[in-house]
Amino acid sequence: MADAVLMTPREILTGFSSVNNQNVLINDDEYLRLDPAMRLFYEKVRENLGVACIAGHLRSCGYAVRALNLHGRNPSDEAITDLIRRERPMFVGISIMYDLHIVDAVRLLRCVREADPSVFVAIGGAFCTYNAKLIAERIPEADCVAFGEGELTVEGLMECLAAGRDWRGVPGLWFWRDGRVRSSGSPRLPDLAKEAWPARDLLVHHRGNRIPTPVASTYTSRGCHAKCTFCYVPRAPGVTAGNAWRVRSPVDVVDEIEFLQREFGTRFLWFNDDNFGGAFQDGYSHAVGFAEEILRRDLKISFHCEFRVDTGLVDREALRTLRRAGMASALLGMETGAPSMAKRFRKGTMVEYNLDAARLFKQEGIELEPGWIMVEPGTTLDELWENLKFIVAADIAVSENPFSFISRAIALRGTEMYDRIADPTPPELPDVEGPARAVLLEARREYRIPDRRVEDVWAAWSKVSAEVADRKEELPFVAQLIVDATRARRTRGEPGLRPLLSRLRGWADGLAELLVAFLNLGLLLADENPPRLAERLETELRALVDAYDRRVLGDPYPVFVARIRRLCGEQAMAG
Ligand code: B12
Ligand code: SF4
Repeated sequence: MADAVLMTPREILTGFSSVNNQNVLINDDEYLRLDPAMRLFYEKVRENLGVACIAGHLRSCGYAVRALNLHGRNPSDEAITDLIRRERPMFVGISIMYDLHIVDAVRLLRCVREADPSVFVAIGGAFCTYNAKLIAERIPEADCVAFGEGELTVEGLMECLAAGRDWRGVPGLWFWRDGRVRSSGSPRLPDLAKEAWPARDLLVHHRGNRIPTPVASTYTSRGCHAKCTFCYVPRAPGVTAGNAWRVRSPVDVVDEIEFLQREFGTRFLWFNDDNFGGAFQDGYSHAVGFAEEILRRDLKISFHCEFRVDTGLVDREALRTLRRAGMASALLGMETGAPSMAKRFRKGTMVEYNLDAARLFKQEGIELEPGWIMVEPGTTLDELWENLKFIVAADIAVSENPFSFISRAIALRGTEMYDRIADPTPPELPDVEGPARAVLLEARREYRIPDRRVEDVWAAWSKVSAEVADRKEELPFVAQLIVDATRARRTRGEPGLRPLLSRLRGWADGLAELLVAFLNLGLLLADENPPRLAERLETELRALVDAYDRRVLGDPYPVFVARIRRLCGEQAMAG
């Protein structure tokens, strides 16, 4: 039996554009049947660190907790109701990190209620931070919705529930009382210097199911001093000017890494800090201090983190120390190559810093993942040209997924960008119904860019580039088919299909070059503004991609893949 059950819902596409998600269509058993080479493809699934932090905190207070992450699992409604009936918890928490979790969160909530109408249910997570009131209004089946950092809120709730006291005074909640929703005010923030380590339920589950656990997530800091208009963090509840960026001690973080290596064989860490580099001297000392602690203990680890280009970390010495400590890649909040866009974002940095950062990363051999917003509510054609020029000048198109540069700012409720959209366009959400739909309709604002040519070029870019991105996702499967067929042929003494593999590799390697041509063509046409621009853009961009496929693969991509399927046999495909 557990005192608390915490759940991370499955991700379900809502109809909003979604490029950066973790949708995993197979379950753990199917995963285990995959060829090991293909498993890499699924290892992008990360723990839900928020839930892990709450589970760790509650356990340190003496409570028994079950934390369940439904990525890669597809339990039926009955399995969820059975779980609740078996565990008989006094508290159930459902986490919503972003929009993709909400549809399944509503299903889970209904299953929990079905199992036990009186169990206390709270919803929380990053998505709730500025949607808590809305969610409380639209999903009254939950007892409350928590906003902001949740450790002390949930601890307070557990204390009240255990003692049979009224919980409505616990800070950090929205709930119904006397016929309307009310709030108990901003949450209290945990002291990160004393906080328990995140619990590792997902890794324990994977280890138990013989799924390898080389990857884990943790954090070294929370918050950020900056005020970007598209971001949540500047208005985080409970945060004041004096505590905008809070840290864990480097020694504590490195102790945790040693533990993870001992228990789970961790080789790679995601640092989920908002801004790993903090600000100025404090940020420098914290990050470099952390790296030096890793080096002092001689740990072999690789990690990824995210920071601003104006942190002291964009400095040759700092980067060298971080790289030696294991920083394999970092997401830098560049956002744009157009100074006027950076100004509108209130980014507080300069495009020149972005250039310097790109150069330094290249020289130091660290993989750069640029945080990038190509289009936002005020973008002009000139600014798109500036973005393109920057991508070329900084030579940043060569990345894991070059077409991810084609991104549009999401105006999330709670951000300055959302507030500034005076005349939102109604979103289309054909596949979502009920309370999830009601929340999604208000959780972000869709907008139309004043210059129609920018809107047209965006529409064509995003449509055609989504097809390219889908093909890139499919690549490992096609490659695996070729490998399997080649091995089978070899046993029969027939020639292998390795040349096809080289063509596929060439296709992936050339995507950065294709991206630049793709952006150029779109902008030239938009500048020219011929009749029926939208249609022309789509047709010509498709023709460009088609010509690329023919040059590199010898055929249009769908024809190439169909040929491989034929050559390798449908049976291999099904396997
Ligand atoms: C890692 C990450 C991802 C990973 C997620 C993988 C994973 N499983 O971790 C990936 C890369 C997939 C991702 C994708 C996206 N992300 Co993201 N991501 C993050 C990031 C950097 C870290 C999350 C984290 O672990 N935080 C640390 C933990 C400790 O904090 P936490 O999760 O908020 O949890 C605390 C509270 O929320 C609360 N809590 C959490 N769960 C629960 C449950 C209960 C019951 C209660 C009571 C409380 C509670 O208590 C926790 C402890 O204090 C955050 C920024 C940040 N630093 O938080 C953005 C963030 C969550 N992402 C965000 C966004 C917008 C996205 C994308 C839409 C970006 C994009 N344009 O593609 C996509 C979403 C997919 C899509 N729709 O296409 C926003 C979410 C805002 C929102 N309103 O939805 C954030 C907050 C960034 C930001 N500053 O705007 N993201
Ligand atoms: S620097 Fe990053 S975390 Fe900080 S406010 Fe800007 S977008 Fe948010």
